[in-house]
Amino acid sequence: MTHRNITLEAHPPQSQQLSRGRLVALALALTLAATGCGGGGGSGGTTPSVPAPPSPTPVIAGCSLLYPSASQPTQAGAVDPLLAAQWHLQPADPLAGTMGLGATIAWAKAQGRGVRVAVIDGPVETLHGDLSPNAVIGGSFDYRLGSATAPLPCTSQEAHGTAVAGILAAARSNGLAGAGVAPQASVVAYNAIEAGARAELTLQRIANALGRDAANQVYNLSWGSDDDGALHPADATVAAAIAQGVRQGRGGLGAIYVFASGNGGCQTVNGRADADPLDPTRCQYRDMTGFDGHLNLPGTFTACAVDREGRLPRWAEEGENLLVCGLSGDGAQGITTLAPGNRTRTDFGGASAAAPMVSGAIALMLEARPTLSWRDIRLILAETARENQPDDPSWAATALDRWPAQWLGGQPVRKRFSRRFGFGVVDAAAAVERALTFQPPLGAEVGPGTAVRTCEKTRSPGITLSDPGNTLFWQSDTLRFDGSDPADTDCPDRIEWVEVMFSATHPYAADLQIELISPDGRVSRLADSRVCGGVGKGGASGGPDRCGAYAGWRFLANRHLGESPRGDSGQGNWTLRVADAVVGDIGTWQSWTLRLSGR
Ligand SMILES: [Ca+2]
Ligand SMILES: [Ca+2]
Ligand SMILES: [Ca+2]
Repeated sequence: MTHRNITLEAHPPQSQQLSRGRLVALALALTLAATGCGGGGGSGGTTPSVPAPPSPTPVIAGCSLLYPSASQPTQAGAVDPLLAAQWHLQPADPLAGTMGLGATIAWAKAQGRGVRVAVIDGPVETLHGDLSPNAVIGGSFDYRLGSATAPLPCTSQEAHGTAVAGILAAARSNGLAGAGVAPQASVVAYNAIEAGARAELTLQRIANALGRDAANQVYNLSWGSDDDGALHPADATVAAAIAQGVRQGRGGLGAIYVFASGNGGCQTVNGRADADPLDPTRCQYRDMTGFDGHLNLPGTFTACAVDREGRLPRWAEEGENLLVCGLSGDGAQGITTLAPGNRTRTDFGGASAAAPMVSGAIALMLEARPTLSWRDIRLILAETARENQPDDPSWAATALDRWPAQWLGGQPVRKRFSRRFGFGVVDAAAAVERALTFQPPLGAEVGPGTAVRTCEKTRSPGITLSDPGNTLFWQSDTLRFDGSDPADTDCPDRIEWVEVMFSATHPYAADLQIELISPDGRVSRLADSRVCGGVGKGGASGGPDRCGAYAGWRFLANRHLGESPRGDSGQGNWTLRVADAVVGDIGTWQSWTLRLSGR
């Protein structure tokens, strides 16, 4: 059993060594100050957005931050002074080569009104002058105090949640700070993640927050398991809460769960990110999003991140469970958002910044079309996302061009997928536009309670996975979904997501590379070989379970959206191939299950 830590996915992700059994949930400002990354640092990266309030009162004994009892004065209709610095809200500019969400265009149609989003994070300053207009009175919960009150930061270092909530739903046109992607969405905050808390307590609080209020429509989850390349299973109670919300949330249309992808793309052997972040020789192991069990739950939307030029940040993780990207900062091109103490900042980053952009875009879509199911929202996001870095070799064709064309006025969508960028960067304006006109295909509507069509098969090949070195020695096994089996009648006509449950005994699971090949030849690279666990492979602290175990491990793949289980040929051969890429330590591929889900 690997340890289960929960980490806020800010950039840089952590400034201290990972250790077993200890929660790593660090405040962003602290790590920025410690590494000198992102400019500014400490209090230098923040500026007051309004004068200091009169007669402040302490919220928690011993806390350094004080809060006013009265709300801040604002000017209705006044320009937000930091809006111009919020490049992520602007439309993409192909000529300049810059990316953007196009939120400023989308606002003409929707601003998130009537949509309630929940931020499960560290403390959130819901009393901030630019958040309080959207904060639901009595809707939040403070786990530190155990009361239904605003979960306020205690120090200026507890900055992560306020930054995330500000990106999502800071108020617009009030003459304060900037604006959120969904500037009229209603916000509640749950500070389930507390630095230093036991992982078990954190997960218990997260599960509690997920089930707290059926009025929540969108959940933003800018945190994840340790980004150390090891397998981290989803917490069972968290997974159950999400599964229930997907089934029963929003009157059966499904609540929306947006996760940050992860910051483990280029980690160093000892987990330290402060040596020289730009030195590639420091990049000793690469975490992938497929190794974080929460991101493999059907029903989660995993948000990747790209920088202003659409490039992959050094810390970004790859994976087949990515859906669409938000934007994030890297040093000088950071994200401008809110900071505790009624301040603002210009240096937020990491995958934590990208997720609330996706959540905000979904809030805009839900105002435009409240009856969209969670599955239709996925489709629309995938279809309308903007391709970044089109020359990147990771882009490959999908089947989405054939499927939506049936009901989108005959306009084919030449949609590609990338294990780095999912279907591309969210285009809020295009997504809102499509939400307004979306027509599901006849006979494949998804309404309240519509069942997912699912079929699955299992094989137990019992193959020994040798590691001869020099070249990869692939071992393959195939499952057939050609319609000849009675079980095939439950298969969807069009796939929305694919799950692979993989079991192997192996003393060092990270040696394995795993790929799924669809009948149409599309390849999902589920796992790369890597170093894992925060120490080198030869490290003394490793045990046989250092990388976690492939015991029915679930991978989720979004690449196959729109494909038919039988494929174009009708033969329906789905092949899983596995190679042990590292000499030393071998194991046995015991079994695998393929589950195809869609409509
Ligand atoms: Ca504002
Ligand atoms: Ca990760
Ligand atoms: Ca090996």
